[in-house]
Amino acid sequence: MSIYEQALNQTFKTLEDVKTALYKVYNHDVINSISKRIKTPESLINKMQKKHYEINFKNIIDNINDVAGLRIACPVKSDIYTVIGIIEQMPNIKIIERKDYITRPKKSGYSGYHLIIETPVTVNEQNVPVKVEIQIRTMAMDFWATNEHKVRYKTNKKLSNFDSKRLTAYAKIINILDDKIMEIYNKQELA
Ligand code: 0O2
Repeated sequence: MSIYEQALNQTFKTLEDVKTALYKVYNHDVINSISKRIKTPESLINKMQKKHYEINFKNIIDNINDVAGLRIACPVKSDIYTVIGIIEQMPNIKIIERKDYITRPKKSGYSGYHLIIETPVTVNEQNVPVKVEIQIRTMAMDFWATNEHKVRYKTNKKLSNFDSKRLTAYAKIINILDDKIMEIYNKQELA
């Protein structure tokens, strides 16, 4: 786990520097916030069981891509692509997988761009590539996802079909709002 923590902390620091640099260039925030987390043992075991893997370290390293996770929230949809463009150029970051839930939102309505990256961590004077998941979404998408996750998973009560459908509908509304806000930004040449 300390290897994942090292990978997470160094990538977090790099992205914080990107946030500061972007502010200097654009004179407004392109990244609103960055958060980081290591998956809890409980959540890790749940995921392993869901995917029918025997629980051991090798299977975790080989098959679970989001033990270390970072989340970036941007004010505007187009900011997401500015951030991806920068991550693509970073010398210590190798993108190994992408999931574009912005072009194609999930059935739940979830929208965001996921990158699985590898970054080198020094262990016993050797560089070991470690996987980190970076989720990039708008502040509005982040608001939806945080609350949807809370109402769906943070209680023992199953979400009703009615409320599940409502949440999907609200995600669609948020998607429309994101596009409208971007339109205004474009008009003002801020995006
Ligand atoms: P947590 O607690 O956020 O870590 P893979 O990870 O590629 O093996 P998976 O899990 O299907 O397979 O990957 P995917 O689809 O990229 O989703 C991973 C993460 O995206 C989830 O992690 C959530 O953080 C987020 N996510 C995906 N779909 C939804 C959704 O419908 N609602 C919300 N709120 N978040 C979503 P975890 O491990 O599920 O949870």
